[in-house]
Amino acid sequence: MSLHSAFNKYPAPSGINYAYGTAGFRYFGDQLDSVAFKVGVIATLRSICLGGKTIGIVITASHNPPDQNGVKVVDPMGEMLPQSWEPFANQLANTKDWHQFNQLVQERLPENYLKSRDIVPMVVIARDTRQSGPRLVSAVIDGVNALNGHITDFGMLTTPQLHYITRCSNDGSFGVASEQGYYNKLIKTVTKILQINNYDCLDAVTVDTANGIGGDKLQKINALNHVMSFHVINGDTAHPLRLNVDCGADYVKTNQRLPHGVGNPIPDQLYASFDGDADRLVCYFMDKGGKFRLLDGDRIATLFASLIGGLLCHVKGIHVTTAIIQTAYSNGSSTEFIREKLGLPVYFTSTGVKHLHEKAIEFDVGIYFEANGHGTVVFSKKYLEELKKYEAKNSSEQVAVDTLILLVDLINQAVGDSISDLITVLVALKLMKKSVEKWGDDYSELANKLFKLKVADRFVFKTTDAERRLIEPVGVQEKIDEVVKRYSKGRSFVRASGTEDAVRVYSEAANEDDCTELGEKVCEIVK
Ligand code: 16G
Ligand code: ZN
Repeated sequence: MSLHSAFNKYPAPSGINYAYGTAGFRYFGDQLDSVAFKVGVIATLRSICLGGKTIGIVITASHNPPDQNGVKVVDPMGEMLPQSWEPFANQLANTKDWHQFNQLVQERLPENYLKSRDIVPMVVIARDTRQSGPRLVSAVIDGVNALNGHITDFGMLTTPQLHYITRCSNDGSFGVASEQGYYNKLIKTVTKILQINNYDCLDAVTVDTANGIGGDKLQKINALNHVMSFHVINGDTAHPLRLNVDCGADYVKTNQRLPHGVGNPIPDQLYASFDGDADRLVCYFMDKGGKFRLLDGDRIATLFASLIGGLLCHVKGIHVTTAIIQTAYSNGSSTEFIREKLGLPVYFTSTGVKHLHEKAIEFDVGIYFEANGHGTVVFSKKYLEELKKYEAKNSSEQVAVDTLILLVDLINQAVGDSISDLITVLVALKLMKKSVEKWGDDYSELANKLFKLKVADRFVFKTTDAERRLIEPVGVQEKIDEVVKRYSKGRSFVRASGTEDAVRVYSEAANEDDCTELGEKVCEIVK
């Protein structure tokens, strides 16, 4: 099909102003056909501009309701589409006129390509379990084909698996670019870590997979290995309308309670939840007193830092920089714990994985997590080089060095990955001989609450200092400061959501009542 015919096949509906946000284009599934076609075109153009590198596309709306969907572009190394392409993506998505559309496309084509046409643009795509997925994949394929691109459809995958495949397609040293390649790398690495540390297997764990794609993939891992095993609950992918309903990482984190389907949890035993596309992880347990204890992204970051920091302590003479990257949503107690108990620096960035990732790669070991469970660890080239050339003085040092090297393959550096993050949690607890309760007792969270407000225009709320302070509307921050000051350990911030037409107000304080009161007062100021 020619570009012109494909353009006509997918008319943009009127009345919607599409915007490429933190998670790509995210709308109701039936509003995305024209956008999906255009993202096929955008990814192909991006591949051409990068000399034929493989670009990824994921069709998912993550933790959002089943009738929504999203289209997101993944850059060659598994990162997000650079911000500099977002205005172009928005322009294309909103263009209804063929001539204007065609002109925008032609203008993006590099001159040398126009002369020789010797680049084959490459795109890989996968989707989650949503009903609108297959239709949107077809629309993307039409977009790629219209520009003579080559597209491989990997069917249903987790978001991190598609990031992994994109990365491997461009960087063979990362692994084999297939779903099987993903499992092989993970299983081989875990097996090796356990073996050199003298363990047979990891503890089995119950995982709520939000009735999303993560459940199917965990079952595959179960069938492929002997060193780890996952008991999947909320793993019904045959009924897409159950996706994220009363379960999943977002439900557990937001409501601070067990997901549907756990029944009577065994005290002090670890449970975990993924979100619908398996890029977020939260863990939790019921303590002996029957209290629900959440182990969110902040906790996972501190656990990973303890593991890596502990191993690095065994390897004297290695000099690598380590830091933890958080957002304004990170609990104040976790920040204090990292600075004071772990002795590590903490940096803050705006919400959204790309911001955290960008900061994390400034360090040899950059650990980044959003409190909602989205995160990973990135390692520098120097980290690997130093470890590989290190001459261990005894066998325990050698084990530490080898384990540190293997962690690079265990953790999905391309993006936060529920599966690999969960396995790393299990490995960390095992190697540090740490119980779940002990993990939960690292620090106690300050009471915290999140409010969502409908306002006339959320874009008037402009922030600075990693979204922790408002600069506009003028005068509002001063009023917030005035209120916050009255509460012990009080903290509050206001930011416009990047994914919903709403403003979010976060409050934190020494106890529940203060926290609620503080949050309500700040909401009053903002309304
Ligand atoms: C997106 C982000 C997520 C962030 C959330 C905040 C990515 C891949 N996803 O889902 O990390 O926590 O937005 O949503 O970056 P909000 O702006 O509506 O609060
Ligand atoms: Zn997600």
